[in-house]
Amino acid sequence: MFEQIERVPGDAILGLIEAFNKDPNPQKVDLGVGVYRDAQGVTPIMRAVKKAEALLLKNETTKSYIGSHGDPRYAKVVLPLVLGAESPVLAADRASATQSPGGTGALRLAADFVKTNLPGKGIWVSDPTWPNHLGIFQAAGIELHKYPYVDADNRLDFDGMLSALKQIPHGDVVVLHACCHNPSGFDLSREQWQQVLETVRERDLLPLVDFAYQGFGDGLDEDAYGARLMAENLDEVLITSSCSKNFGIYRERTGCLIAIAKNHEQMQNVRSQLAIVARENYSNPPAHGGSIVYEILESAELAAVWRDELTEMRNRINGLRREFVDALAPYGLDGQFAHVAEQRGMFSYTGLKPEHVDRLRDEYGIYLVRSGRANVAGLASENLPYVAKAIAAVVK
Ligand code: PLP
Ligand code: TYF
Repeated sequence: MFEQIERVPGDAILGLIEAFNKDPNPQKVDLGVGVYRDAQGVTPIMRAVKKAEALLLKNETTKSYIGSHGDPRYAKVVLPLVLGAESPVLAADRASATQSPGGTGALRLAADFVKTNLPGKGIWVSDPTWPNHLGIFQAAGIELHKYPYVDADNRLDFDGMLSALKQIPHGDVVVLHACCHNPSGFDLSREQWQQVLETVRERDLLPLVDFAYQGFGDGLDEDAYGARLMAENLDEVLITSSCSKNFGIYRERTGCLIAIAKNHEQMQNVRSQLAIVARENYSNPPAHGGSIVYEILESAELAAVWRDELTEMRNRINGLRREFVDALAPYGLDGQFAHVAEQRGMFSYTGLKPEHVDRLRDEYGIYLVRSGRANVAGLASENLPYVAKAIAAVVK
């Protein structure tokens, strides 16, 4: 039977890891896959995480199942992290968190929930978006549509976005990146979020806010502005939260789907459906990452260590954005790349074209996604002059 099965290409972003590792160039620079790197190019285990794991090793008493919604202690700490400790939504007890294998698992829960419980609803994603959005929603059998997000001049196309949102059929689902838009790095201003909220309300849309980079843009609360605006002003909102990046626990697969309903009763109904979706996909989520997050956030001391480390990561990335533009100044390219300092999060749509990306890889061992997306965290003071020189050579 298997003789008829065709081979398909692998994930283009993850494929860059292998290509980079194979490259013998001693000066090679990895600006591909979206994992944080420190100044030494390492994706470290955070100190707070190591301490939490030591506590877990000592105190953990069972490896039994944690249930389809995951560990209630994780839900208890992640809800205020995402929605804010003083959230009126939490006070009204109309938000539920279902722990999932990463933010990706939460997206799939949301997709299956929509497919089964809101039949016939289409889903709208930004163009461009994280490629897995397309795969996940299509795999769930939902009709997928795109709204404009970045224009031909590589700038946020907010007018295009808003006028597209105003045309979406009533009741459809709209995916919004909470912050640190992947792949572009272009985020909405507070005024723009307000306009999106009004449109979502007018069209009676269901926002699915994908929140994979909380703390990587401007701060834990600052980055939550859009998600909280939706949560506090609408009856129904879905939020997919990931702890992969902000706790650096990528491989522990830690995230959740937050479902907000009009009232506690309806939230419990939705929650009961989400338990089925989780059960039919993987039964129970993995526990370890959620336990780490709980140990950290529940301890004032560990939480303070974690916040400092996250601040350090965010400041490093935002500092590199400015250093990158400065490094291009001697080539007269600081104007052309000025937007890189304004973008937020791990990623930047640099504006480099696929042919530039190919030359950077082949001639300089510098790896980016072909769309021109760079992982800014892969830059370092040591490689910036080399990267700037290479970019100047390929764009001229
Ligand atoms: N959503 C976006 C936009 C992402 O970039 C990621 C990152 O990988 C995720 C969701 C999910 O991440 P994970 O499943 O690793 O938590
Ligand atoms: O966009 C990125 O680079 C990250 C990591 O299939 C990632 O979100 C990339 C591809 C993938 C899973 C995670």
